[in-house]
Amino acid sequence: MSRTPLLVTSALPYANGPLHLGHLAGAYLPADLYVRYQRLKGRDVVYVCGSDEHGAAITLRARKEGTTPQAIVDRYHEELKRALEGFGISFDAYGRTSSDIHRETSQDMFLAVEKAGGLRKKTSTQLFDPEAGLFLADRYVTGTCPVCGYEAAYGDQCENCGSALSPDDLIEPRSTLTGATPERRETTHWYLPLGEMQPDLQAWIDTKSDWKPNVLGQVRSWLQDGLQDRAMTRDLDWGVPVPPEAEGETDGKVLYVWFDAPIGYVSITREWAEAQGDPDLWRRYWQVHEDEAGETVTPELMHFIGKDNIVFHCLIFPAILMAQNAARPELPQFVLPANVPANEFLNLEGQKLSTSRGWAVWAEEALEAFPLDLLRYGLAVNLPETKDADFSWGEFQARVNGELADVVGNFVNRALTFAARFCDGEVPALASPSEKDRAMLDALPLASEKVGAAYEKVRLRDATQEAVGLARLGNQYLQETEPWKTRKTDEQAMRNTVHVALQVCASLSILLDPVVPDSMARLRAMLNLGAIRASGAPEAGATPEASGALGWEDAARPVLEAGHALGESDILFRKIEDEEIEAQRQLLADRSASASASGGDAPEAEGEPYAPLGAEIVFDQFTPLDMRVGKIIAAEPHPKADKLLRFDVDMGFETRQILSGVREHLAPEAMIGLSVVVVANLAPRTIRGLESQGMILFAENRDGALVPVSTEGEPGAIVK
Ligand code: B3M
Ligand code: ZN
Repeated sequence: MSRTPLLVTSALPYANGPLHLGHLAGAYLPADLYVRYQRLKGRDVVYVCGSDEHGAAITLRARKEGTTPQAIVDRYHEELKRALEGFGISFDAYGRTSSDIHRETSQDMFLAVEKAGGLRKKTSTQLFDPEAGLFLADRYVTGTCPVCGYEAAYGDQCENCGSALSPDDLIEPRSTLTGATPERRETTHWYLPLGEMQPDLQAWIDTKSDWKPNVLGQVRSWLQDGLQDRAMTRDLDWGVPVPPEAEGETDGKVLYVWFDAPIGYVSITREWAEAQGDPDLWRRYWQVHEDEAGETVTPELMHFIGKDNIVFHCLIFPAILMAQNAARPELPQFVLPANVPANEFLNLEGQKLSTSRGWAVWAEEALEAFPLDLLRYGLAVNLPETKDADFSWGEFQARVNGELADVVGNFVNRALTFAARFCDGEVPALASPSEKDRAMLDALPLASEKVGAAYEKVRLRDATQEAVGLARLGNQYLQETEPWKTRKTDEQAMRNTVHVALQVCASLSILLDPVVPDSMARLRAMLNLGAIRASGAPEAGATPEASGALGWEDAARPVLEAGHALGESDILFRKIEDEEIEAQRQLLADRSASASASGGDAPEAEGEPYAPLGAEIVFDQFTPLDMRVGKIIAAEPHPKADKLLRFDVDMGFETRQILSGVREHLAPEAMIGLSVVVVANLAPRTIRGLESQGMILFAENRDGALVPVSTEGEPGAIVK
């Protein structure tokens, strides 16, 4: 078992809004599953995270809500913390980047690199908003992405294609604050010389052939394009101040949020170490050091993130750490990430998650509707590990009911019920086991090996599926050994079956613990089993085995002694009713419709230009249009065309089928029941096998969102 210290991090969420299922599936649940597994293995692991409280994400939010950045981060820090805890994300420490220790740590690292000449000071012209009187960096400026053509790319990054950008790269830049076209003015900043550092970064990345292909692919393409030096400071009044000891004008300048935020991983580990009463303990997880026996220890660092953060974790933060090491060669050296298992995105009911379009499931809301473990399972089997994944309430219900309840719950229930009713609530002794009994027991080491191997490779969907697979085998085993029959014909055979099935239950209670920890704790109580290993970072020198708690290796063997008294049994997983799923769908539809009706909560649209007016027409050019009110009675995706929705529209005098190219913009469910304006005398047209009998009118907002033109008129009413 590896005793190399392991530090696991999840991306620090911006304290500017609530957490949704997409966030959880991206960077939090996967890390938590992995860490819980490592703790069971007895690994010396510390898991840190915290709120990212700097950067334009925060100041723009404050501006939109008419309040201060401090008020925003105070509110959302608490909210995020609560939601993550509610989801059972088992951090050893959850900090925030507005803390003193964080300011000190990041200023200290900045200054060390600056003093050692690891940063270059450059004066350049930068975009300046004349109306707001501010330099525009990062999210303060939007424009068209030069790489993919996405029109709402930020000055630091395109969220569509993930490219790292500078404001200067944007085509047709606009100020996010005022919509003004920026001017150029001179300002001086400290740059990380990524151009010079490229060979070192390249050589380091070349050693990472085991990283996920989606991660390596992105990193290699950046390297191929050639890295640009990147400013590590900003002209802003919100952030970690550039330390006044730095050489030059530091007034009004703060550290770039992507300089300080990843250092948050370090400062939060320091905070954790202080809380342990051993302020230097953080070094054990961050720096190459010698252990008690004088052996060199290189701790392992793992960052769990979403794909939009790859460049920062795989190139920029490693470059910062390299610069740090070069600046202080006499001090212990920081390790670079051993792995960055970034996830792709989670879509919702076939569409991109979007806060502004109301297309999201909030973590806290979901927790009110369903038991935690059902949600964790629903996400774990559907993590966007290799490609974007889709979360749908229907699939959630099917998975929970068909796998958790019918396979795992049912198996456990059968085993425990038999033990209670026919074996005096004890583990019966195994005597002259049959071949089937032995084969079932032999499956324990095989299953724990398979599940463990998947965890080691950070294939968490597979790990979850493999664990459920053991319960599947358990059900088959009960089906084949038929204890309900042998009870009357061969009592010892029945007792053997119950013995073996209970051992499988015990093994499952460990193998599935990372995914559904509450339920597995309940299962262990039903089996009257003791605690499991639940914390990493054991006392120096103590072996995990010494604690006596159950660990991963116990899943591979029968742990229950004959005669062991069992606890009270109970239903492990409840089923999800159709009405509950309907209610969630309705909630989503309502929210998306109301977001559409209010034009969305799209702050970025504030400054977008209005499209110029079309050429003038005369009245006679308008009258040929016969526009009517129609009520949408059915809506669904066109079976053969990705971009189209198919509607049935009640026109009063008849029902029409109409196709619209709005699938990327609107949820079909949200449209049902809406009365809209239809161009009713448009010649019919067949698209991919379906006839469209008219045209529904939509309004296009400045940010490109399409919303229906809804009306209170009755079906068939003339619009004029
Ligand atoms: N706050 C970005 C994000 O939430 C950022 C992550 C920081 S990790 C150091 O996408
Ligand atoms: Zn792009």
